[in-house]
Formats: sequence, structure tokens, C-alpha cells
Amino acid sequence: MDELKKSNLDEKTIAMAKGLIADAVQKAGSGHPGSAISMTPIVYTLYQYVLRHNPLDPKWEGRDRFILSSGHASLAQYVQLFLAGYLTLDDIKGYRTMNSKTPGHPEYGLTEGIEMTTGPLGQGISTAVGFAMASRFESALLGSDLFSHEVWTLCGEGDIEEGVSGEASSLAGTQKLGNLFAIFDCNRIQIEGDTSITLTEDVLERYKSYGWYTDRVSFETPEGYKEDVQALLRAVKKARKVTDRPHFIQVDTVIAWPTPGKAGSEKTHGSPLGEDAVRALKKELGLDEGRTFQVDPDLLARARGAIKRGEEAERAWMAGFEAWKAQNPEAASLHDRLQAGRLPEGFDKAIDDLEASLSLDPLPTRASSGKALNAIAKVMPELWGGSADLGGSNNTVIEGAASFGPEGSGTKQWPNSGPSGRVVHFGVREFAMGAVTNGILLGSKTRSFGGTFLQFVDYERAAVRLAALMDIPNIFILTHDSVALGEDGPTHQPIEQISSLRAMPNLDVIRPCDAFETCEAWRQIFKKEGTAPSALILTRQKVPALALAKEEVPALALAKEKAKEGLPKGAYVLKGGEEDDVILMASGSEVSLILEASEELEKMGIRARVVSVPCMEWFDRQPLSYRRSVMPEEIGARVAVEAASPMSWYKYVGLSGRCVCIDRFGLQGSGAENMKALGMTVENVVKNALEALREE
Ligand SMILES: Cc1ncc(C[n+]2csc(CCOP(=O)(O)OP(=O)(O)O)c2C)c(N)n1
Repeated sequence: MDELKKSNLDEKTIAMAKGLIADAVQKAGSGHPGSAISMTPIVYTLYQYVLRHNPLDPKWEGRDRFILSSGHASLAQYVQLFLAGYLTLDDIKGYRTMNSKTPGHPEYGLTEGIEMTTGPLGQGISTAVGFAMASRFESALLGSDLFSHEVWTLCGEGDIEEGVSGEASSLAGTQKLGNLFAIFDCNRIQIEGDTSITLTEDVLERYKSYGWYTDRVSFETPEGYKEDVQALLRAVKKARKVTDRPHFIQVDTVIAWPTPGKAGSEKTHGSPLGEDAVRALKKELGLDEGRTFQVDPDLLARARGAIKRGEEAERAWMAGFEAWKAQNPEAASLHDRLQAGRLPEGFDKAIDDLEASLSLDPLPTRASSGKALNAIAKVMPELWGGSADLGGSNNTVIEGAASFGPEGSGTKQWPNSGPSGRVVHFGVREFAMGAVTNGILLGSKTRSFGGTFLQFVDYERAAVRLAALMDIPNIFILTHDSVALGEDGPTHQPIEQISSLRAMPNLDVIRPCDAFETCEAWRQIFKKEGTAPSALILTRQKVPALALAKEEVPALALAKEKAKEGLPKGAYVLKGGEEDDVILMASGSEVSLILEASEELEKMGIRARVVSVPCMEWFDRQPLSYRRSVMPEEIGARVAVEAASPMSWYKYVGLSGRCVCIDRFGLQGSGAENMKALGMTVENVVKNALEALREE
């Protein structure tokens, strides 16, 4: 095929794709046609000429990844997924309808070829950084370039304006991620119109200073607007020669081009073009004005060539893969275990051995968490992660492991650094850390975690939400979990965070009360059913190991046994009898408080049941019979204790129950002073128990 003819066919296919986008939005009666139309030449070029992918095997490990950061322009991707062979024309017709594969914004797990859920601007490009890191780590872990691939993302001004893209792009530059390619659709339009009112810096210069390779392709040429696929491909070719930096290619476009009377207008961003404009657009594109959802069978057949190319690419990759497997049995068995999602042999033993080494001595749960993480890391080479500059405080450092970074990037403090390093230094970038760890999970079979202070989960929250929405097993380690952290004061003391995290669907919020529950929490994070993300909430201060020695069982054994049995159920009776008068319930550091209070009540002849509630989500999933056995309905006198907002406890305490919680901002005293001043005392718990008993 000569070059001219080829470019004609490209143009025709792009025109056909634009017609489908306009029709789909028109049919749905709502949606985002503008940038979907003008991004089409870019997405077409990627799927037809750049990405290594196989439409018949969307999960093929060797594929390149593409993430549409401008999720609202989903049709740009859906239509290319149709042309390449992932979706059907009916899928395109189902755009924005219930139960279709083509919802308003791309959703992970729903549609073949969609690598992540996008729509919250800024997160696509930021998560792409995690995908690129994952590719580097996984190929180092398995010792083969077979597992390296390119990560492509397409973003718009909205993504660039969002702070998280700056956080993640800065990290990507520091990491010198040569496998990352971002295309910036620069149409200078957002919802409120011309971006000169909001975005005036030189974005290319900004990316250059982050350490990225930059280039620019303009569709606005001196000869007029030209959607130049060949120019784009030349830019790709040039960018690929640079392997030691991430790549940022700005493409100057005109939104909704070439819709007569509407191209270039923000009005095309988020509403249908209208019947007349769609007809005019089709005329402009050389399509039949009177027909909707026009597909030229020859052009479709040509685009579906992606299947044959994909199968060939996969076959070639598989040949290399089989040869590698034969020569590297050990790495191959690790690979197969990761693919199967199996835990390593010795996983349980690592935790059991750690528990056997623990005493009843008080320990902050963040410290026991660090021990558990390290015990697991020893048998689980696929586990890597870090903290937003709080590694020592969050106890997230994998001891003895190198830092993750480009070859030769060590420092005085972290001399060993390389692509197989397991300690990730995210910098003070909580949101990017959340997005990047999401990307690591989505982009590989490795497991990641990220730590910060619980208070600062607010910075990270939108990424936590996407992890929950995508149902991916990220691990958010959140320490310094209450006013008991002390003198750093109210800015650092979480109040509403625990309840607000519990309000998030599909997030397991785990707040263990001692070292044993913490170990069991880590076991459960990996062994629980399903793939929901976990938020592990940990203390800064020491907490005692909780156990009540029975005559026949030593306290230490009992503490272990209780945690092992009880924690996976989310809540359990730590102390109780057949006929208790009042239920005291708490999580984390406040469990020891209610235990003490129960002893005081006992002296008054009141039988207080002590319930540890490490994870409400797990408890709420237990059969009613179990839940009733822990919190018998006939006991109306109930007191919930948590050094945080009471919001999530009302469901357990009922009308005559009480919450000894904190519903105001914290204080600047020591941890003990703050806890006392804010009512986290044995006396206050006892007082509330007595009142609850009176009111029952
Ligand atoms: C975090 C976030 N804030 C706001 C929105 C709502 N929103 C969707 S698109 C958009 C404007 C995006 O502008 P741009 O990236 O230039 O897209 P274009 O107009 O070119 O399609 C906004 C504000 C969103 N999706 N995500």
C-alpha cells in the first residue's frame, strides 16, 4: 500500500469513527462528543500503529497498556476498541445505557481493553505512572524483558490542571520511567471555555523540568488543520529512541473538529452536537448525512487487521516466553504463582512464627504492623511499597531491601537502589502514592502498599475510592490514628477519618487492638475472600496485648487464639459470660480502655461484656446468628468507645446506647493528656455504662 493511499484510508477510518461518536452521543441524548471526536486520530493511531495488543486476548501479559486519562472522552476509546475488534457496534449503540459495556466513563472490569476506571481527572495519568513502575519492577523481579511493556496515556487540560498529575509526573521524572508515554491533547478548551483563563504556564517546559522528554505535534498547520497520523507516528518513533526518561507529547487539536459552527467551542464538551450539527459534520467528513452508525465493511475489515497483528505479536511473545520458562524454572514458578494469584508457601508460617516470638509487652500497632509486613515480605518477593516520606513512622520499610529507582540512584541514606528495589520513596505525595499503588496492582501481578498518617488519607482519598470502585486489593497503611498521637496537635489528629473511610463502599477498614490482632489483620488482608482494598489503621502509641488468662490457658496463648479466631469475623467477644448486663465495644487502642472499665464495673457487681471490633465491614457480613451472639439483642445497655467521630457506631449501640467518642477537633497536649481531656478514660466509660444501664 503506498503512503498516500494508506493515509487516505486512515482519514476515512477516522471520519467513520467520528461519525459513530456523534451518533452514539445523539442516541444517548447526553455525553461528551467534543474531545472524543478530536482525539480520535490520536487514539486510532495508537490502537492501529503503536500499541502491542491482541483484541482476542485483552489480558495478554505482554501487551502495552493504554489509559484514557480524559475519561469523559470514553467514546474515543470505545470506538477504537470496536474497530480493533474488542467491542461490537451494538456496544457503541449502548453508550451510557444501563448494563452496557460502554458506560459514560470507562470502567475497569466491565469492558475488555479498559485497563482502569477513569473519569476523576488527573488520576489516569497518575495511575499510568504506577503501571510503568510495575512493568519495570516485574521484569526485574522475573529477570526478563518479556515483562516490560510500554504504558501510554492520553490526557487533556483537566488532567494537567489537577495537582495529582504534577505529583505523579514529578515522581515519574525522578524514576526516569522510559517506558511511559503521555500524550497531551491540547485543545485549549475546558468546560468554562478558553483555558487561557485558567492554565497559562508552558506545560511542555513544566514537563521538561520534571525530567521528561517533550515534543509537540500540531494539527494546526500553516496549510490549515490536518490530523496528521504520519506526523504523530514520526513523533512516536523519535520518542521511542529516548529510553531513559518518560515522554510527553503535546498534540495541538481543535475540539470537535470539523463540526461546522461548533468545532473549537466548549459547547461540544459535554452535550450532544444536535441533529443539524451531526448532519453537517457527516457531510464535512464525507459520510452519508442521512445514515446513522455507518460502518464501511472494508474499512472495518482493515482496522480489524489489529487482530491478526495482535495474534502474531502474542505468538512471537509466547515463543520467547516458553523458551524463558524452560531456561528459568525458578522464576517461571514464581511467575505462575503470581498469575494464579496464589500466596507463597510459608505465608502462614511466617505470621505464626512472628506471633510465637511476640510477648505480652505493650507495642504500638504500627510497630507490630512493621514486624508483620517484614515477616511476610521475606516469603513474598512480589510485595513492595513504601510511604509518603514517613517510612520510619509508618513502619513501612522492608528491611534490608533496596530502594526502587533507576540504576545508580542511591543516596547517602538509601545507598542501594535499582529496578528490583522494594522500598518505594513516594515523597510527600499522598494522592500520587494512592494512584501509583493502584497502577502497580492494575499493571502487574505484584502486590503493593503505601503508608501515611491517617489524617493525611484525606489527601489520598480519591485514589482510595478508585481502588474500592475498581475492587483492587491495595493496602493503605494509616498510622498515628487518634488524638493520642500527642503534641503534633489538631492538624495531625484524625477525628472524622475512620468513620468516613467506613462510609466508603467496598473498603475494609481494619483497626487492630494489639500486636496479635495486627498480625492477624495482615494475614487476613491477603487471605480474605474477594479483592477489596484494605485500610489498616494503626496507633502511634504503645498498646498492651489483650488477654485475660483463664486458669487453664496462659494469657499469651489466649491472646493469640482470640485474635486468630476473632479478627477474621470483624468483631468478637474478648470477655463475656452468659448473662452480661452491658456491652462495651471498641476498636484499636480503646479496646484496652473498655477492658479496664469492665474490671471497674465488675467491682460494682455489673457484668460487662467486652467486644473488640477490628473491622465493621467483616462483622456486618457475618450471619445474624453470629452477630447476635456477639451483641445479644436483649442487652440494650451498650457503650461504644473510639477516639474518633462516633458516626459509624450508632448502628451497634441502639437508642439506649452511648458513644464515648470524639466529635470535635483535637488538642495540643501529650497523647495521654489529650485522651483524658477528651473523655477517653476508664471513669468516663464507666459513667456512660451506668447511664446506659439506667436508661435501658
Ligand atoms: C476531578 C474532576 N473534577 C471535575 C470533573 C468534571 N469535568 C469533566 S471534564 C472537565 C473539563 C476537562 O477539560 P479538558 O481536560 O480540557 O477536556 P476537554 O474539554 O478537552 O474534553 C471537568 C471539569 C472531573 N471529571 N474530574
